[in-house]
Amino acid sequence: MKLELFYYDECPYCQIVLEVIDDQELTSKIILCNVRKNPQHRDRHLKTTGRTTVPCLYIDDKPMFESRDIARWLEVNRKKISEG
Ligand SMILES: N[C@@H](CCC(=O)N[C@@H](CS)C(=O)NCC(=O)O)C(=O)O
Repeated sequence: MKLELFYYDECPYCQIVLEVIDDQELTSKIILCNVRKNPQHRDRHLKTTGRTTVPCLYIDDKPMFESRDIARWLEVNRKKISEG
């Protein structure tokens, strides 16, 4: 499973998701795409979704918005992600 988080550090909603990633020890499983540090990430996110909103977790290239939904999904799928 390919997982990419589009985010930036100053976004409080992104921090919620980053904390869950850290708590669930999933850091090595998720590619972090900082949209402020890398305009290519921002452009790709905008081109794919028509939005610049973060956080957004791409699960096998399918975007999921909303920090609460992302956090819940990571918690529910933790085992599968860890093993993958
Ligand atoms: N309800 C959303 C809020 C996300 C949000 O407002 N993100 C802001 C940054 S803190 C953002 O990306 N704003 C720019 C935009 O929407 O284009 C969540 O919980 O994920």
